[in-house]
Amino acid sequence: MSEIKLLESVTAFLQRSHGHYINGVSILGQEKETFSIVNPASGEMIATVNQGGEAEVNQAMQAASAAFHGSWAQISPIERGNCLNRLADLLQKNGEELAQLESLCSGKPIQLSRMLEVGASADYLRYFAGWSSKITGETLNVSLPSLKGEKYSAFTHREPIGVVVGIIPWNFSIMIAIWKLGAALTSGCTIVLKPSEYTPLTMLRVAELAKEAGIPDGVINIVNGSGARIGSSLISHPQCAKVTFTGSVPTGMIVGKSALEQGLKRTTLELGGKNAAAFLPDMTVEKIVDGILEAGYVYQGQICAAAERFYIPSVHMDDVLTLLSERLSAMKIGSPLDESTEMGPLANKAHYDKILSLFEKARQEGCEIVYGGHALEGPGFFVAPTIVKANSAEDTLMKEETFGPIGTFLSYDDEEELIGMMNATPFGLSASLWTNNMSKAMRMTSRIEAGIVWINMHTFLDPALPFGGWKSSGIGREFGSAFIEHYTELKSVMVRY
Ligand code: TXE
Repeated sequence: MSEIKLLESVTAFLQRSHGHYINGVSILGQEKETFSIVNPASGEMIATVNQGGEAEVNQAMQAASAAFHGSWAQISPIERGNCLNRLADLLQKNGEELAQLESLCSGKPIQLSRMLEVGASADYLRYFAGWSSKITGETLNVSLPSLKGEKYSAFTHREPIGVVVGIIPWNFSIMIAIWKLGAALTSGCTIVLKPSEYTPLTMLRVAELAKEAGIPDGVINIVNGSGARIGSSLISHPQCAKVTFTGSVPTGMIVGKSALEQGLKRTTLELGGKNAAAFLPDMTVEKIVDGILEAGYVYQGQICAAAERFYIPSVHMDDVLTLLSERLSAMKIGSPLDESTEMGPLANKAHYDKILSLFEKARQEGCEIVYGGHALEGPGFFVAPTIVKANSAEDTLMKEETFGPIGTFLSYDDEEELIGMMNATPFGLSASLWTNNMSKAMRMTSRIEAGIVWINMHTFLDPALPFGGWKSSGIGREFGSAFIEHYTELKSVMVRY
């Protein structure tokens, strides 16, 4: 095992005292209580962060509100885009520092941190930057008759919604925060972010880079602390106009309910699911296994759009599970700071405990654990990548999101029944179909209930494509042009002349 050398800037950053970022300044806040950041690869504490309280929530919301009505409102749309482009440049310039910090806090293999948390985040920022000058309304024909020869004209404006509260999970602590921040800022909104209590460090550094990029103070603010306390105080704050949340379904429901109850605040909820990947019989066993690895095991399965239910033609099932077991056993599991690592630890102890209890549940329900199904020896929160052969669609692992490196497999014979099985879930974030028969794939795609359907690929998100869930997997869309309606209010203007 050979780990990369940590940059001096990373070590120095970890040794700093951490709290919040409000109105252009890093502050510790008034609370004495701290919480620990644990490296999931070692189980050791690497930093502490001050809990936020009402004072920090108030300061952040006031700063965001003042910037919304002041400095940010006075900046032209083109300059808003320029700010985001300069932030993208700085993310890339400081990319190695951010990637190392991210891998230390979340257990993400360093190559993935470089590619997604840094590279993709910069790409998303540049995509959003381009929209700043293209958010427009429409000119409308008025339908009323003219009674005395008067004339009418009408048009619509899209106006920024106000202060956005962004609540961020631990799986992509920079990239998902950038999705929210990019959408908010390009639309003319300002933002207060609440990172996950497991991964609160990297956005504190990104906020400093945002200042260097010329983004005015108060436009981006960060308050750290517990979800139940800080998250709900931000949502109920009178200056909060909209909440954008990514995370688990149960928390998303609490957030959505509270945003509605606190004055019909607008919400975007990007939640989890139980995504399906279905392979048609024309695929070879090798191609099926390549597809399963892409769909279900990247970043330990801790991706909301990853597949967890796999439908395999019964004629291929045994061969697929044999080859998949071989490929998983050859997978290099180890330190996230080793460039050759393919699989790191689970991101935190609570999640590790949850995955171990799901292994137990599968055993209790009589599912066959074909490969894995146990913790790995040594420090840190490592588990074996796991293959579970389900007995039926009623097994817990066919129904509940694990968010871990667990593929659950069910065989099928009837392609007509396949779509019904894929749709038999309260969720609908993503799905994939794998076949060489494109005509069949296109016909089946229109019957799948999911926000994104991939054919012969899985988990690839693109800033140009709207992303969000059907059914219990969410409300609203990120990216594409679809984000605009969620970050602006529509105003109709009617003129008589
Ligand atoms: O997520 P939560 P957690 C799944 C995964 C994991 C489980 C729990 O299975 O094991 O969820 O993880 C904030 N009001 N996913 O607890 O609760 C919280 O502080 C306002 C799937 O980390 O969804 C954090 O910033 N905010 C998922 C954010 O919500 C609240 C990604 C997400 O926390 C809050 C992550 C409240 N009452 C975990 N309670 C996906 N599908 O993308 C918590 N928060």
